[in-house]
Amino acid sequence: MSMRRSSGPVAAVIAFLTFFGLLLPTGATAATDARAVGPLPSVVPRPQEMARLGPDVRVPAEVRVVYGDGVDQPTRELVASVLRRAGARHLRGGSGPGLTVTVGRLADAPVAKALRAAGGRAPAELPAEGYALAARGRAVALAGADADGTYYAAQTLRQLVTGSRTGRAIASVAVVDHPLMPLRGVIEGFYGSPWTHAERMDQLAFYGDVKMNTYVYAPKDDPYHREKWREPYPADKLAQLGELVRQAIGHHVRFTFALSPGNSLCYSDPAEFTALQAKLGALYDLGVRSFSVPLDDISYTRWNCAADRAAYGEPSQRAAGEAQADLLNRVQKEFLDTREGTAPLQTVPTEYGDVTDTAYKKALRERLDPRVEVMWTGTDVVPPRITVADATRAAGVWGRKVFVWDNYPVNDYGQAEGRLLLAPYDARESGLHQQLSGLVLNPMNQAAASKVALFGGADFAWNDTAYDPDRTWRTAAAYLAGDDPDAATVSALLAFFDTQHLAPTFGDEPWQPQAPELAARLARFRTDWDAGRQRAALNALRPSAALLATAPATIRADVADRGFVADSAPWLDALALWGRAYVRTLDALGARLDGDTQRARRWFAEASSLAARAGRIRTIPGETRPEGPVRVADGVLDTFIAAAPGLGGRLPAMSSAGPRVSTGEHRSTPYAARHETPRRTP
Ligand code: LTM
Repeated sequence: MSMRRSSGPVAAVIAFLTFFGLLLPTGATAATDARAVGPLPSVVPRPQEMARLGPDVRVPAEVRVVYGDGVDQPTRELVASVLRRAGARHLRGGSGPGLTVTVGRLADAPVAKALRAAGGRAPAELPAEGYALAARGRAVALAGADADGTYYAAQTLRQLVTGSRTGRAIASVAVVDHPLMPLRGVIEGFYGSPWTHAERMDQLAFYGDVKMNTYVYAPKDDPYHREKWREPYPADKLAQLGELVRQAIGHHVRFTFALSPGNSLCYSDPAEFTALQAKLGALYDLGVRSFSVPLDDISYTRWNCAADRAAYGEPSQRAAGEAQADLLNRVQKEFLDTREGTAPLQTVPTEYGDVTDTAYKKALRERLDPRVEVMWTGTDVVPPRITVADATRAAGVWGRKVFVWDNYPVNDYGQAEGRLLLAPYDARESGLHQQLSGLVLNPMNQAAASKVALFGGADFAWNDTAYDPDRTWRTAAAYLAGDDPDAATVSALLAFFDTQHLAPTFGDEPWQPQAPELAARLARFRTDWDAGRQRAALNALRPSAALLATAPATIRADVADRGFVADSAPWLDALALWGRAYVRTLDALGARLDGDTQRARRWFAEASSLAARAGRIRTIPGETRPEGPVRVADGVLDTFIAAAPGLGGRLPAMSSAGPRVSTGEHRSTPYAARHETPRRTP
């Protein structure tokens, strides 16, 4: 994008932020006089309706805040912190001159009146979790359909604060918004080192920020979740779970506790059901109101006890479906239905990654209580895409709308070895909300680094029909960078994300390519080089090499999300070396063009030794599963650096070979066969 129309520093900043997708260009959602006052901030998730009303609202030192009935403490605290960040120093109640912020339920007449007075539209009704917001002149109003909606209005207000530390305001807009999917969130459902307590606390706050309402606690390697499912949590672990539940409530997130008994459960033993109820009951007593019994990655063609053979017959898929349905129905009826305030039971069946009708699915479809919510991973464990037609078929075979357990950005399988998955959330078809009841993403062992993809999942689940992966990806970078992000920090992050863009499947073909931005630059370089524009080709590549070489230091120094920096440490170490190798390669090519062959040889050798050092850096032991050498723009940058010394004539095509995707245990194991034997963890 050209910045030639810029006429001063403000215009330049706006042009820059627009380039990075951090401000909405005037257009579909930014109507009326947007051009006169600049583009709107990029709100994620993208609201259903958002239009500019006028010039930004200046926030004076003293602001009046009027709360309607039933506004909860987290919402009040959020509104207060947003206003303080926007420049308010004293927040008072009551009426008077100056800026007044009204917060409450849309059904509350004074709140609806304040909304209209601020230029907003007050719809007769809003779906659950919806809200309307307006900011104009001296009035700001936030009106929720319910407590969640009011909180989400405040989360939108947080993103409407414009300007820098020296002068802030609130973008003058009218918003009417609600989620398209009722269930949006994350399932901590991966193998390997579970998230720490601090990581979970941070995640729950993040989910509130991006309007995700669900966290499913299902870490495969928490022994009390799976192998030792009958045993009560020790007191310290239980206390931590209690703190998570409170943190979830404080951020309008539903904490769902999952218990996975399927590896050892005897379905027909009454003592087993008593143990299961006792375990779930302890969590209910902590305040948990949502439960899941996942049945993935277990054998369903053998019984764990003779009593099951007597009750259900010889092991078979049909018999497994019947036994599982009976168990789940009992949890729904005897545990959940007898307790106040519980949500319907959730499960993931043993066959979760296809839409083929089988005796197992038929048994569950016909026998399972229709209230039980069923998760499904798509047409594979890690599907390359999810379409509306897939989801329609899934609803057919399960006899209900399913919600997606999306195995992205999880990296616990062989093909993901040495990778952070930092590509945008993508390849899920617009319109899926019509066929799904929701979407939860299974993240990486690296909690904070997972936020890049989770940002996209949150945006998609809220408003899949207007989802733009690229816009959300860029906004995620700005979010990680922190308040008032520096443009250089955001570009360093985006350059780093590009080097971790490959998203593998369980097969050989990744569903997202590696380093597409860098690959495109190197392809242009090759075209120019081959056409004899060698000096120009080199010069055009230099900024990209400099960016990659300096990105790790910039990220380490400036990114506010320190968890992201910690998670990325080995990849940043490797990128620093790869970046230097890239710079040295260009230096060497330049020296050769200058006729200095000795220096060129020395610099090619230096590049090669830097690349070798980079290639020896490994994932953090015990943190990542599977462990291995970290990969950085593999198949793109390494290929370029290795081929450059031979670049007298032509470089080999860099994208044709592509990165080598490490083979893992899942690679050649067919889906059904994986479930005949207990799953080996990667
Ligand atoms: O996907 C499901 C339902 N189960 C497991 C997950 O726990 C695991 O994280 C992913 C990715 O390896 N694959 C599974 O099969």
